[in-house]
Amino acid sequence: MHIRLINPNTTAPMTAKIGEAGKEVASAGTRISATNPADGPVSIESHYDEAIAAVGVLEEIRKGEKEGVDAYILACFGDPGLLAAREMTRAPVIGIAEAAFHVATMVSTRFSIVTTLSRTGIIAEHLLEQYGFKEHCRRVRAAEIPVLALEEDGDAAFQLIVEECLRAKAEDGIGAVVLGCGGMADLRHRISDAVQMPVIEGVTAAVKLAEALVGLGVHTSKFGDLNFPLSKKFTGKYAYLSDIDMA
Ligand code: 5HY
Repeated sequence: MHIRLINPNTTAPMTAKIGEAGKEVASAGTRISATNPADGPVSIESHYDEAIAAVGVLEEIRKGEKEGVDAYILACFGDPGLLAAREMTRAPVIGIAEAAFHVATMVSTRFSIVTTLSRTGIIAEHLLEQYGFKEHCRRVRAAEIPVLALEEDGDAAFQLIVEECLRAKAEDGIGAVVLGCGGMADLRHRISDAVQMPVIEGVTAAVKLAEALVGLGVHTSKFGDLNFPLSKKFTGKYAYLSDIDMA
Protein backbone atom coordinates (compact mmCIF):
# COMPACT_ATOMS: atom_id res chain seq x y z
CA MET A 1 0.00 0.00 0.00
CA HIS A 2 1.01 3.64 -0.50
CA ILE A 3 0.46 6.10 2.34
CA ARG A 4 0.98 9.81 1.62
CA LEU A 5 2.00 12.01 4.51
CA ILE A 6 1.02 15.62 3.83
CA ASN A 7 2.78 18.30 5.84
CA PRO A 8 0.39 21.24 5.48
CA ASN A 9 3.10 23.82 6.13
CA THR A 10 5.73 24.50 3.48
CA THR A 11 8.90 23.76 5.49
CA ALA A 12 10.55 20.98 3.51
CA PRO A 13 12.97 19.78 6.23
CA MET A 14 9.98 19.24 8.52
CA THR A 15 8.26 17.31 5.75
CA ALA A 16 11.36 15.13 5.41
CA LYS A 17 11.53 14.28 9.09
CA ILE A 18 7.80 13.57 9.17
CA GLY A 19 8.38 11.14 6.31
CA GLU A 20 11.29 9.47 8.14
CA ALA A 21 9.15 9.04 11.26
CA GLY A 22 6.45 7.42 9.18
CA LYS A 23 8.89 5.08 7.46
CA GLU A 24 10.30 3.99 10.83
CA VAL A 25 6.97 2.48 11.91
CA ALA A 26 5.56 1.44 8.55
CA SER A 27 5.12 -2.27 7.91
CA ALA A 28 7.04 -4.09 5.21
CA GLY A 29 5.15 -3.53 1.99
CA THR A 30 3.92 -0.10 2.99
CA ARG A 31 5.32 2.69 0.85
CA ILE A 32 5.52 6.03 2.65
CA SER A 33 5.81 9.29 0.73
CA ALA A 34 5.82 12.77 2.24
CA THR A 35 4.87 16.02 0.54
CA ASN A 36 3.99 19.60 1.36
CA PRO A 37 2.20 22.27 -0.65
CA ALA A 38 4.41 24.63 -2.65
CA ASP A 39 2.23 27.54 -1.55
CA GLY A 40 1.28 28.35 2.01
CA PRO A 41 2.59 29.21 5.48
CA VAL A 42 6.03 27.99 6.58
CA SER A 43 4.40 27.09 9.89
CA ILE A 44 0.82 26.89 11.13
CA GLU A 45 0.31 28.85 14.36
CA SER A 46 -3.12 30.47 14.00
CA HIS A 47 -6.61 30.07 12.58
CA TYR A 48 -5.48 32.22 9.65
CA ASP A 49 -2.52 29.92 8.88
CA GLU A 50 -4.83 26.92 9.10
CA ALA A 51 -7.30 28.39 6.60
CA ILE A 52 -4.60 29.16 4.05
CA ALA A 53 -2.88 25.79 4.56
CA ALA A 54 -6.11 23.85 4.04
CA VAL A 55 -6.20 24.85 0.36
CA GLY A 56 -2.72 23.45 -0.09
CA VAL A 57 -3.77 20.22 1.60
CA LEU A 58 -6.59 19.79 -0.91
CA GLU A 59 -4.17 20.37 -3.78
CA GLU A 60 -1.97 17.60 -2.41
CA ILE A 61 -4.97 15.27 -2.23
CA ARG A 62 -5.72 16.07 -5.90
CA LYS A 63 -2.17 15.09 -6.81
CA GLY A 64 -2.32 11.91 -4.72
CA GLU A 65 -5.51 10.79 -6.41
CA LYS A 66 -3.70 10.81 -9.75
CA GLU A 67 -1.00 8.59 -8.23
CA GLY A 68 -3.37 6.05 -6.72
CA VAL A 69 -2.46 6.79 -3.10
CA ASP A 70 -4.16 4.34 -0.72
CA ALA A 71 -4.37 6.57 2.38
CA TYR A 72 -3.54 10.14 3.37
CA ILE A 73 -2.30 11.58 6.64
CA LEU A 74 -2.58 15.28 7.45
CA ALA A 75 0.58 15.85 9.49
CA CYS A 76 -0.41 19.07 11.27
CA PHE A 77 -1.96 18.96 14.72
CA GLY A 78 -4.85 21.15 13.63
CA ASP A 79 -5.92 18.53 11.05
CA PRO A 80 -6.51 21.37 8.54
CA GLY A 81 -8.98 20.62 5.77
CA LEU A 82 -9.67 17.10 7.04
CA LEU A 83 -13.35 16.81 6.13
CA ALA A 84 -12.92 18.59 2.79
CA ALA A 85 -10.05 16.20 2.00
CA ARG A 86 -12.27 13.25 2.84
CA GLU A 87 -14.88 14.48 0.35
CA MET A 88 -12.26 14.29 -2.40
CA THR A 89 -11.31 10.62 -2.14
CA ARG A 90 -12.42 7.12 -1.25
CA ALA A 91 -9.07 6.61 0.46
CA PRO A 92 -8.91 6.99 4.25
CA VAL A 93 -7.73 10.44 5.36
CA ILE A 94 -6.47 10.68 8.93
CA GLY A 95 -5.43 13.76 10.89
CA ILE A 96 -2.55 13.36 13.34
CA ALA A 97 -4.52 14.93 16.18
CA GLU A 98 -7.43 12.56 15.61
CA ALA A 99 -5.07 9.57 15.40
CA ALA A 100 -3.22 10.55 18.57
CA PHE A 101 -6.46 11.01 20.53
CA HIS A 102 -7.72 7.56 19.52
CA VAL A 103 -4.45 5.81 20.40
CA ALA A 104 -4.06 7.70 23.68
CA THR A 105 -7.51 6.58 24.86
CA MET A 106 -6.63 2.97 24.09
CA VAL A 107 -3.74 3.02 26.56
CA SER A 108 -4.93 5.53 29.18
CA THR A 109 -8.19 6.87 30.58
CA ARG A 110 -6.93 10.47 30.66
CA PHE A 111 -4.24 12.26 28.69
CA SER A 112 -2.85 15.76 28.29
CA ILE A 113 -1.59 17.41 25.14
CA VAL A 114 1.71 19.30 24.90
CA THR A 115 1.74 21.53 21.84
CA THR A 116 3.86 24.44 20.67
CA LEU A 117 2.16 27.80 21.30
CA SER A 118 -0.68 28.29 23.77
CA ARG A 119 -2.57 30.41 21.22
CA THR A 120 -3.13 27.30 19.07
CA GLY A 121 -4.30 25.28 22.06
CA ILE A 122 -7.86 26.33 21.27
CA ILE A 123 -7.58 24.46 17.97
CA ALA A 124 -6.79 21.25 19.85
CA GLU A 125 -9.66 21.99 22.25
CA HIS A 126 -12.04 22.36 19.30
CA LEU A 127 -10.82 19.06 17.83
CA LEU A 128 -11.24 17.26 21.17
CA GLU A 129 -14.87 18.43 21.17
CA GLN A 130 -15.40 17.64 17.48
CA TYR A 131 -13.96 14.12 17.73
CA GLY A 132 -15.57 13.30 21.07
CA PHE A 133 -12.50 13.16 23.28
CA LYS A 134 -13.14 16.23 25.44
CA GLU A 135 -13.77 14.15 28.57
CA HIS A 136 -10.54 12.19 28.06
CA CYS A 137 -8.17 15.16 27.86
CA ARG A 138 -7.23 16.77 31.16
CA ARG A 139 -5.39 19.77 29.75
CA VAL A 140 -3.96 21.27 26.60
CA ARG A 141 -0.51 22.56 27.50
CA ALA A 142 2.09 24.43 25.45
CA ALA A 143 5.88 24.44 25.57
CA GLU A 144 5.62 28.04 24.27
CA ILE A 145 7.92 27.47 21.34
CA PRO A 146 7.36 28.58 17.77
CA VAL A 147 6.82 25.62 15.45
CA LEU A 148 10.03 26.38 13.55
CA ALA A 149 12.05 26.30 16.79
CA LEU A 150 11.75 22.55 16.31
CA GLU A 151 13.83 22.99 13.17
CA GLU A 152 16.21 25.71 14.30
CA ASP A 153 17.09 24.86 17.88
CA GLY A 154 15.98 21.30 18.48
CA ASP A 155 17.72 20.75 21.83
CA ALA A 156 16.30 23.86 23.47
CA ALA A 157 12.85 22.98 22.11
CA PHE A 158 13.26 19.39 23.28
CA GLN A 159 14.03 20.50 26.83
CA LEU A 160 10.99 22.81 26.95
CA ILE A 161 8.71 20.07 25.64
CA VAL A 162 10.04 17.53 28.16
CA GLU A 163 9.63 20.01 31.04
CA GLU A 164 5.99 20.59 30.07
CA CYS A 165 5.39 16.84 29.69
CA LEU A 166 6.84 16.25 33.17
CA ARG A 167 4.59 18.96 34.63
CA ALA A 168 1.62 17.26 32.98
CA LYS A 169 2.69 13.89 34.41
CA ALA A 170 3.04 15.36 37.92
CA GLU A 171 -0.04 17.60 37.97
CA ASP A 172 -2.73 16.40 35.58
CA GLY A 173 -3.69 12.93 36.79
CA ILE A 174 -3.03 11.41 33.38
CA GLY A 175 -1.73 8.15 31.97
CA ALA A 176 -0.33 9.43 28.69
CA VAL A 177 0.91 12.53 26.92
CA VAL A 178 0.01 13.45 23.34
CA LEU A 179 2.60 15.44 21.36
CA GLY A 180 0.76 18.31 19.70
CA CYS A 181 2.82 19.05 16.62
CA GLY A 182 3.83 17.17 13.51
CA GLY A 183 7.26 18.72 13.89
CA MET A 184 7.80 16.69 17.07
CA ALA A 185 7.65 13.41 15.14
CA ASP A 186 11.41 12.89 15.33
CA LEU A 187 11.50 13.46 19.10
CA ARG A 188 9.13 10.63 20.01
CA HIS A 189 11.71 8.22 21.43
CA ARG A 190 13.78 10.86 23.27
CA ILE A 191 10.71 12.39 24.89
CA SER A 192 9.37 8.98 25.88
CA ASP A 193 12.71 8.05 27.48
CA ALA A 194 12.77 11.34 29.39
CA VAL A 195 9.15 11.30 30.53
CA GLN A 196 8.78 7.60 31.33
CA MET A 197 5.10 7.29 30.50
CA PRO A 198 3.25 6.58 27.23
CA VAL A 199 3.99 9.39 24.77
CA ILE A 200 1.65 9.34 21.77
CA GLU A 201 2.94 10.98 18.63
CA GLY A 202 0.38 11.68 15.89
CA VAL A 203 2.33 10.98 12.70
CA THR A 204 3.34 7.49 13.74
CA ALA A 205 -0.07 6.77 15.27
CA ALA A 206 -1.75 7.84 12.04
CA VAL A 207 0.50 5.64 9.89
CA LYS A 208 -0.48 2.53 11.84
CA LEU A 209 -4.17 3.46 11.83
CA ALA A 210 -4.01 4.09 8.08
CA GLU A 211 -2.42 0.68 7.55
CA ALA A 212 -5.25 -0.84 9.59
CA LEU A 213 -8.00 0.88 7.57
CA VAL A 214 -6.44 -0.02 4.22
CA GLY A 215 -5.86 -3.56 5.45
CA LEU A 216 -9.52 -3.81 6.43
CA GLY A 217 -10.53 -2.53 3.00
CA VAL A 218 -12.36 0.37 4.69
CA HIS A 219 -12.87 3.45 2.51
CA THR A 220 -14.09 6.96 3.24
CA SER A 221 -17.86 6.76 3.02
CA LYS A 222 -19.57 8.32 0.00
CA PHE A 223 -22.96 8.14 1.65
CA GLY A 224 -23.90 11.52 3.11
CA ASP A 225 -21.71 14.51 3.86
CA LEU A 226 -18.40 12.96 2.77
CA ASN A 227 -19.64 12.22 -0.73
CA PHE A 228 -17.63 13.81 -3.56
CA PRO A 229 -18.07 17.61 -3.84
CA LEU A 230 -20.72 18.86 -6.23
CA SER A 231 -19.23 19.72 -9.62
CA LYS A 232 -19.61 23.48 -10.22
CA LYS A 233 -18.04 26.55 -11.73
CA PHE A 234 -15.20 28.24 -9.87
CA THR A 235 -14.00 31.71 -10.79
CA GLY A 236 -10.76 33.64 -10.72
CA LYS A 237 -7.60 31.79 -9.76
CA TYR A 238 -9.68 28.72 -8.89
CA ALA A 239 -11.30 28.54 -12.36
CA TYR A 240 -9.24 25.40 -13.03
CA LEU A 241 -11.35 23.62 -10.42
CA SER A 242 -14.53 24.18 -12.45
CA ASP A 243 -16.68 21.22 -13.38
CA ILE A 244 -14.29 18.61 -11.97
CA ASP A 245 -16.04 15.31 -11.34
CA MET A 246 -13.97 13.59 -8.64
CA ALA A 247 -16.03 10.42 -8.48
C1 5HY B 1 1.83 21.42 13.26
N1 5HY B 1 1.68 23.69 13.15
O1 5HY B 1 1.67 20.24 13.62
C2 5HY B 1 1.16 22.56 13.91
C3 5HY B 1 1.47 22.63 15.37
C4 5HY B 1 0.49 23.46 16.11
O2 5HY B 1 3.04 23.94 11.33
N2 5HY B 1 2.54 21.88 12.25
C5 5HY B 1 2.48 23.23 12.18
O3 5HY B 1 0.94 24.11 17.01
O4 5HY B 1 -0.69 23.41 15.77
